[in-house]
Amino acid sequence: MAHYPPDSAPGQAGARAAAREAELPLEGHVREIARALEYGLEAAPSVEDRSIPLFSRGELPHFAGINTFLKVPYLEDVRRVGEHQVAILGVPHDIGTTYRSGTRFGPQAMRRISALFTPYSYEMGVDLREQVDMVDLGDVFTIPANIEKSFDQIARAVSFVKGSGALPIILGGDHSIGYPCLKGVAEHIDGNIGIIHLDRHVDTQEKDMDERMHTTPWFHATNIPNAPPRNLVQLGIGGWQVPRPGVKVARERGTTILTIDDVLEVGLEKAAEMALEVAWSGAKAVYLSFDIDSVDAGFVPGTGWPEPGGFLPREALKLLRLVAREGIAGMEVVEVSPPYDHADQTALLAVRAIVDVLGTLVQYDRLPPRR
Ligand SMILES: [Mn+2]
Repeated sequence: MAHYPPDSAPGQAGARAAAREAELPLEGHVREIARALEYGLEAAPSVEDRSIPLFSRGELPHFAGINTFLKVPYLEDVRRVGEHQVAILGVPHDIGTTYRSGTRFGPQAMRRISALFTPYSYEMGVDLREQVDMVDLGDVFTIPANIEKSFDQIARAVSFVKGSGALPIILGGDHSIGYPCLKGVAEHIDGNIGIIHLDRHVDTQEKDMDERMHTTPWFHATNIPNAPPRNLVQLGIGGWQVPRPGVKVARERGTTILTIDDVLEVGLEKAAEMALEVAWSGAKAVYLSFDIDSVDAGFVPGTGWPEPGGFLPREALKLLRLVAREGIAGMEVVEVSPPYDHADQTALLAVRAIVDVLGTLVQYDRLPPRR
């Protein structure tokens, strides 16, 4: 597999990216066209490009087809997930919300707008169709009237995927899923697991209105014996929506919090370095949790607790790419609430976060081996 650490020379990235494209394989694309022609039949005689089938199968047109994430194959038989490197799974769960709900539609919205993306990134010099064997498992069967039964379903599902050897990429869902998702991953780590968490909110209180809501995942996650709070680092915290009970817990447990101002003051590179140091200290793996509301509310209207003053989209994306360099044991993107979204822009950023992290894992050779 091609391995391209990004170059740091200023002003040269554009030229280098163009050169790298020539080195990328095209076999996956060729296979996709052959399959499309076989299953989707030959086009009408007037269509000059004979790689176009009669029925849309595969990437084109971007507005057509049955959407999985990035139009990767849908794996109906979950038992076979271990034959693949990366598994996308949706967690349509929003009964942990304490203000706006709607994140149960998050996975659908992310899959829908993911059809807009090509598998290729110019700057990264990565083509996910060529370089990653990825499937979409569809969604976990959550129990819409019972948060604890939903947690059991989510933890078991994520554990099954992680135990298979595939890398779980989780489309949330509100942030209460952070606890069961981490639990499912941590079971398969032979040692401690750290958590890198981008958010405006600490989410570390024990309960909220008598239940384990989306304000509570890291209290419960850091009670898991191999997920100690000293390996929890939270980036972008701040504003007027951080519930005080969670701050008390963070202080007592000694978690690491960098506010937006902290991150901007030291710079993204240094902030990422600090986060990696904390999360990986004595740990064997790191879990990545991206709450879309860590980004300024102006860019992500479709979320449960919009908060002004967060990251710019390009800052959040760069931070995610920087912290993913050392590899991840799993990733969740949470709090995308499509009923409040405009023109899919929140879901669009959520998808971009995932493909940027996947591209980074390709660049730094951090994916599970191909089966
Ligand atoms: Mn949040």
